[in-house]
Parts: sequence; structure tokens; C-alpha cells
Amino acid sequence: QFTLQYDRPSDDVDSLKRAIANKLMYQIGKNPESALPEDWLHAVAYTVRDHLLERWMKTTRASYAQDVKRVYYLSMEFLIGRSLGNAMLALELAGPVREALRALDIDPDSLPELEPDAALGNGGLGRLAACFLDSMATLGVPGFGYGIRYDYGMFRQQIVDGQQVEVPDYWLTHGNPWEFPRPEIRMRIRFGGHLQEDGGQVHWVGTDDVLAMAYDSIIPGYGTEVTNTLRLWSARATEEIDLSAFNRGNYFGAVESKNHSENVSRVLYPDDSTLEGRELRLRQEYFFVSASLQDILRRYRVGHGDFEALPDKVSIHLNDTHPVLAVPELMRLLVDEHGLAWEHAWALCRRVFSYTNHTLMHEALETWPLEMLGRVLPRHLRLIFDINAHFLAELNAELGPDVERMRRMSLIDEQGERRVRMAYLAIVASHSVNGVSALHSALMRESIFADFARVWPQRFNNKTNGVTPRRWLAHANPGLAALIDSRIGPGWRRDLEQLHGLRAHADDGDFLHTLRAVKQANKLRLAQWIGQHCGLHVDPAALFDVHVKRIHEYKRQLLNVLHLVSRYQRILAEPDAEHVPRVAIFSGKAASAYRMAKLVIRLINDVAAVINADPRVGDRLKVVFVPNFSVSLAELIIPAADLSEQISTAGTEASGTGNMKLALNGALTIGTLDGANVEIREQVGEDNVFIFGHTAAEVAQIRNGGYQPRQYYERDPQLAAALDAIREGLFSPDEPGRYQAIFDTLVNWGDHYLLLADYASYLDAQAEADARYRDLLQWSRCSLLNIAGMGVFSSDRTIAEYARTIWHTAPLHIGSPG
Ligand code: DL6
Repeated sequence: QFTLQYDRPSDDVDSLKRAIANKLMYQIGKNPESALPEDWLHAVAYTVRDHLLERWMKTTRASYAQDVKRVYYLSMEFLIGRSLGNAMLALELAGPVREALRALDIDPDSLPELEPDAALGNGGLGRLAACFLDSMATLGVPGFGYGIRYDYGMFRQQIVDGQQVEVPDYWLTHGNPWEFPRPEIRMRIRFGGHLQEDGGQVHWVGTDDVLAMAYDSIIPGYGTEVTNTLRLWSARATEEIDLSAFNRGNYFGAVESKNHSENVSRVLYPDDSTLEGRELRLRQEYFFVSASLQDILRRYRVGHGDFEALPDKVSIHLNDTHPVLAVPELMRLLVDEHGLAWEHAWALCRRVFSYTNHTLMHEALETWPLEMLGRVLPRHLRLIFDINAHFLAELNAELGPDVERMRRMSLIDEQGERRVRMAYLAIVASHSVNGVSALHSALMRESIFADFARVWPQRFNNKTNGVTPRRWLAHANPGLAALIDSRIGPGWRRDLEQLHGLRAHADDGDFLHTLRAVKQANKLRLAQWIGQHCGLHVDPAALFDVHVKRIHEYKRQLLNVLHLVSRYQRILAEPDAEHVPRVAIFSGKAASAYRMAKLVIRLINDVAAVINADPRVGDRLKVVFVPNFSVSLAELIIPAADLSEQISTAGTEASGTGNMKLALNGALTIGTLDGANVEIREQVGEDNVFIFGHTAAEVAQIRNGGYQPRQYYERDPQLAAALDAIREGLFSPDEPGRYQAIFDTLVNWGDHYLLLADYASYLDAQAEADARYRDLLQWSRCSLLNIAGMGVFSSDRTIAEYARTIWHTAPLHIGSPG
């Protein structure tokens, strides 16, 4: 036994300068004359990363030594964004690194912009997973993220002639300095084949295999040395080339099968709420859960002889239904590979898993055809049948036989093509099922999972989402962070409830004035960016009205467009009236196959082109569609927002997290009583938000009563004028009929998301916002009260609740940095 001696990296400017130069020379292999900006970026990234490594090793050692219970967060998506700024923040290295770069004659502001976003997620669900990783590390929860290392992340969106064009996002061109390839950690993943039975034992044979290779990324905690791991799996062929084909002289054929197997981790599916049952997607899901489960059991077995302690040492969290195949996979591993009795394995399983539901939308609830599942994963289908039989027998034993109830609750949907209901499998296998806001959790219990909630009421709970204050305030909005520090100190970064302390300054004119100045500076920064990238001049004094999120009918970007068209028409009709100047900023991607969402993007761009070019409007209204929404763009846009559009039809948005980020950065919400808006209103006070529209219960009533959208069109001339302008081609003179389908959807085809029913009250709320903005001091006061009320929406609070009431994990103690 001997102890290795390390040169611990130093954080003074001179040492950093030398370290960066060393990385450039010895790791990148470039000299300063030939180094590209990306080379410098990587040299900095490697330098900063070195400062995390000792903490990382220490964390791993401590978790083995303390034999802690580990949490495994299984998610198909981790929408990380950039890592450098976040790592420097955690290490408090941003200042010295900037200085070191200046001393090397490198512009410290230009480098971070070059880092590609790790966009391994679609939107809310994936970004939530990334916030959770940050909070787990910060709270010392011994947590691992497990997912897929997609070669291609979320597509990049270009706007060409007003329309979305998808461009592949190969984000690894320059390599990824934040990951550690682990070629020695490879798991064999089996697909296809068939089952053979002998004496009660089932054997899965004749499979077509792929290897899953691990790549580890470091997740730094803030204000702690705890540093967690995100382990992503990448597919590798079991054999480099098909030797028999190679020997027959078929060179291309020889590598074809390699490419085919490696396709499984090639690309992220870009749909966030409609899940097409594609076989490659099923393979992806199984690929990553199987690799993760094998890895989890391998780690557990270091130091544990049998599986009795599994539920005390391992908690596996299912982020939506995408990882639910982990349930039959754990059963397979325990029963087939480790020889446990079925009942015994099932009892262990039910204490290990927990599940979060993120949507009530029927089209997003995953089901897999029995035919496909049986072909790709025959052993798992058999295990699901066994679980179903066991569950239905248990149900009958407890509640008495009821064929209709069995049909409703069965894991197999027998109507039409027989399919496995993945959410039901998750519920049956989990000891906890949670929704992501109070309203969503209540609706989940009452609607999609009502039968299960009646049988197992104690299993269902709510965990309102949160966001990390490190990325979404400290990093994205340094001006506001510094202002807050000056009044309440820096402790809010780890304890966001401290923001309450800002309430004491609500009537302090100087403070409100400075708060406004910070917002102005952020707006100026965004205005400059829009000028450079979109070629549009916007007035930073105007109200910045921000609507950023995925483009989806339920999120109702179209309602905002109706408002903007009405606003435009009012400016033209009343040219001499005082109109509060506005810049409406949209950003977001539409799923590539979602035609209506893509048409909405086109309409926004067409409306923007007409309004922005109309000299009668001037600076009183501008409309911008910022292309390629991403975590990095959100970090630019959100701090500059005055108004936050959260206008989904009540009962459709499970929680929202953009609503939290915007309010935390001082934007006032205009929103419906949907998702977490309800709780935001409670926290910030109803005078500081603009709430409008029908409630979830009213929406249900209206739909049940036979909603007639045409009546709204016929009775409200302002609404009719906006709709007619769109239909008649005011915004598409080259193709007047372009938006007929939008008109029809709203007026003639049922307006499923009730835009017309909410239009009038939305416009009233917009008028209130205008009126409030006329008095900037009042506006800033509301803005302050929004920030002050956001303490509860830290993902630290959310994770603390998960850890305490679902995972039952204690924090790891390894001390604070310094
Ligand atoms: O829980 C994170 C996030 C919520 O904030 C959003 O309201 C919700 O729409 C989103 N859900 C999804 C659905 N995906 N699936 N399945 O992304 O989750």
C-alpha cells in the first residue's frame, strides 16, 4: 500500500495561466500561434475540470466507505446545456480564470460562447433532470444520473422563409472535455431471440447483441465537495467487423452491421409529447435501462453477498415511463441471472422503484404493441404477463372479482391492437408515484390513474418542480445576483428561501431603481443580440413580453398571436392613442412531424414580418421569433423578460419550469391557473401576477357542455377581426389561404384548447399589464415581490422532498470546499 502524491491544482491566477498553457501544449497538442478558439476553450475546460477531480474521487470513496443508499435517476433525457460556466461557478473560479485568460491575451467573454450545448433532451422533462442532478450534488444526495449519450442531440432549428428547418445537431465535433470515456465498462445488451423452457426455467436464447459503453460526466455540487456522476451509455457493436463478410471480400457489408447496432444511441427523438411507437425508440429505452441495471447490481454487489439489502441501498427513480422497462429487466436479472424466486424478486422490486408522471396528455402516455415487444424483448414480455397476472390476482383477492375493473386496470390494453400500458406497469411496480405540481398531482389522481389511486391512495403524492438557482440566477443573471447579494448576502444560492428577505426592500425606491437598471442592462444585451442575429432593431425601453417553450397547441402560442394581431389592429385604428410599446419575443422548437405547430411558427414569422415592416407601428410593437431555442439562449432571454407568458389551457401543462425561471428573474407572469402557475400565484401574491382564463374545472365543464367556438367568433368583433385577418391572408399575401387551417381549427373544428373561450379575458389581462407598465416603479415593485416569493421553487427544495419522503436517503458528508 502506498499513497499517490498529486499536484493539487491551484486557483491563483498565475497557476491557472500556466495550467491553461500546459493543457494547450500537452493535452491539445497545439502551440498558441496555431491554436483555434476551440482549442483555448478546451484548454480552459480541462483546467477547470482538474479542480473537480479530487472532489469526485473523494465522493466515490466516501459513498463506498459509508455504504450509503444511492439514488439512480433513470432518464432518457438530460438537457444539460453548457458546462464550463456552471463548473466555474461551483468552484468559484470564474474571476481568476477570466484574469488568467486576459493575461494570455484571450477575450474571456468570447470562449464560453463557443461551447456547444449538450442538448440531450427535448424540453421541460430533460431540463428538470439536469436541475435535479445539480441539486442532488449540492444537497449531498449520493445520486447517479443514467441516460443515453446521443451522438445527435435535439435538432438545431433554422428559420428559412419563416419556416422551421431541422438541422442535425452533431455536438461532438470537437470532442467533449467534460466526459470520461470508460471503455472498460461495457454491458452486453440483448435483443430479439426466443425463449426456451426447461423444468420451469426460462432461457432467453438466440439474441442479437449490442454493447453499451459508459461515458461519465462530473456533476459538481455547489458549496460542497460532493461531486456526482452522470453516466451515459453509447452503443458499440459486439464485434468491430463481421469477419466472415470481410473474408468474403464484402468490405462494406463487413462494417454495415456494426453501424446498424451502433444506431441505437445515435439520435434523440425530437418529440416531447406525442410518442410514436417506433421500434428504435423501444430499443433505446431497453438499451439504457439494461446497461444501467447491470451496472447498479454490479456496484451493489461490491460489499453485499445477497440481495436482501437491495431496497435499503438502492433507489431507482423512473423519470416518466421511458425507463419503465427497468422493471422487467430487474426481474430478469434477479430471477434468471441470480436465481431468486419470482415472488422474492418481485417483493424487492416494489421497494426499489419510484415513478414520476409528467403529463396527463393521452397521446404522451406510452404503450407498446405486444407484437413488437414480444419480438424485440420476448423475455420481458413474458415477465410483464407474469407481473400482470400477479397484480390482477392480488386485486381480486383484496377487492373481490370485478371484470370491468380488471379490464380497466390491466397492464395490457385489450382494445384494438393489444398493447402494454407502461404507466400502469410503473405504478404497479413503484412504491411512490408523483406528479409535478399540486394541480397536476390532483388531476392525475382524479383522472388518468383514478382506479389506482383508489386502491393505493398512499402511493400517490406531489412533488412540485423546481429549478436550480445556480444556473438560472447566479450564472444567467450576474447583475441581479450581485444586487441580491448586496441586500441579503450570498446564502440564497444554497437556500433560496432567503429571497424572502428581499420583501423588506419592496418600498425602497433606490433599490427598485437599481433593480430596474439591472433589468434594463439585460434587455439591452438581448436587444443587441437580436439586432446582430435577427437583423431587427428593438427598443430596450419597451415591455419585453417573452413566450419561450416548445411550440405546442396546448401551450397556446396561437392565443398570443391573436392578441398581437388585435394589438396591431388597435394601433392602426387608434394611431393617436398612447400604446405601451412592446416587444413580443417567441422562441421554441416544434416536433418535426407536428404540422400544426410548424404552421404556428410560420404564422408568427409572417405576422412579425408584416408588423415590423409597417411604418405606422414604429416602436410601439415589434415581434421577434428567436431561432433555435436552447438552454444557452434561455440564459440570455430569461433575465431580459418583463412579462412571462404561461398561457396553456388550464389542466394541460403539468407544471412548467420556465414559469419559475422567468419569475425568479423578475418577470411578471401572465398566465392561466395551470400547472405550477397556481403555486406561483400563492407565493408571490395575486396582485403581482396577471391571471386570466377558465380554470381546469371550467374547461372540463365547457367541453362536456358542447363547446361552440364559433359563437365567440360571431359575438366578439375584435376577435373576429383578428381571425379574419389571419384567414384572409393579411400576413401571407403571397398565399392568402395559407392559414385557413388555423382558422378552421379554432372556429370550425372545435378549438380543442379553448383559445376563443379565453381570448377576451386574456386581452383584459394584457391591458392590465400595459397599465402596470406605465408606472415603472410599481412594475419594479411587483418584479421584486416575484423574486422574493420564488424561494420555494428551488430544485433543492424539490430534491430534499424526494430524498426525505420517496428515496429515504441521507446526505453524504465529506465537508465543504476550501
Ligand atoms: O416535469 C417537467 C416538465 C413539466 O414542467 C412540463 O409541464 C411538462 O409538460 C413536461 N412533460 C414532458 C412530457 N413528456 N413526456 N412524456 O416533457 O415535464
